[in-house]
Amino acid sequence: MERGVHAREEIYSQPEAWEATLQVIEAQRKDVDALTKGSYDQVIFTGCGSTYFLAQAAAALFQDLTGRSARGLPASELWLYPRSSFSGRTLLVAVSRSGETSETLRACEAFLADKRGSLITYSNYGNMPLAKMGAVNVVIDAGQEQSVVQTRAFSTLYLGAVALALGAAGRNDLFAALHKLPAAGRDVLKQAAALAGGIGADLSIDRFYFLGSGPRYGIACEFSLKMKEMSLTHSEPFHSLEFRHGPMSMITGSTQVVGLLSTSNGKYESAVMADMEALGGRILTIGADQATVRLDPAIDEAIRNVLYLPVGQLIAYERAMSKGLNPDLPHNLDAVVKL
Ligand code: F1P
Repeated sequence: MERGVHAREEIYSQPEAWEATLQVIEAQRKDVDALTKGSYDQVIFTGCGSTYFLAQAAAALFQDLTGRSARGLPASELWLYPRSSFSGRTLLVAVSRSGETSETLRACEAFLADKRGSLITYSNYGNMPLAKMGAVNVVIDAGQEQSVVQTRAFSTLYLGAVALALGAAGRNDLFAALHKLPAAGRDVLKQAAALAGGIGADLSIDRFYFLGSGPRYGIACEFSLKMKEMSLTHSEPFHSLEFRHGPMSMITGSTQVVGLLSTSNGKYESAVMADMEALGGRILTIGADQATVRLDPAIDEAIRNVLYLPVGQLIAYERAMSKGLNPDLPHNLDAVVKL
């Protein structure tokens, strides 16, 4: 099989997968809403690797939209450190592409055995154990993947988590607007394809920093993981303004900084990017206002985050291809970690 065939197909097919995902979400909306409306002291989103970063992004968005306390934690922490993780009655949202990652299963088993609250699961394979554990189990077949590295799985599962947050916040207006995302995603893929090839082929770049804040920090973490997994490149994520507090010492002419700009705080986040450019770094911005990759400004900021994803995925993919690596089969990595 030719290198990268699966990852490429999975990245480019995301808009169609999102359409199919929205149907699943609508079909299970009532059950999901009923569960999230229960009385909980906290909401925890969990997963491992990519799905842990998804959990971070989803928790920040959930708290932003609902005003209810939410955290994103790795499943291994819930399992091994329950006292530092849980506080009171909890709604646990467990996310896993495979539905069979050991740490996620063990965290959910312990959560249920200790009667800490209600469990809802999001996964891509309905025949796997996780999809049978929750009071509600949302299975998004359209996110299934051949590649070891998550791309389409991540964005479909993330959309599921966004819909959960919108339902819990009673935002019917934004729920309806989710249907604008596939078309906007196609547009982002076109823009990203044009520039990811150039950045990916430029092997004089020796490090990548991804800056994102609030609900975008988890997305920045996922970008950084894509660079590592697919292209074996040094990369780190930061909250946007944190980058000035030390990490910027690392800026050189061979540094690529990618900024995930918001609309609400774009002024401050763009200023960080301008500072890094002045220090000699190369910069790329993604956002709805004055950015290199332009996201549809008509799409509300709360549901726009999924649109950033194809850009980071494609840069990692192109860099892997330029380095002669196979992004479908990363070094040292398996699709599922089983203990
Ligand atoms: C998550 C995971 C990640 C890893 C890689 C493959 O599994 O194992 O930890 O980074 O992307 O997937 P899952 O529980 O989401 O299937």
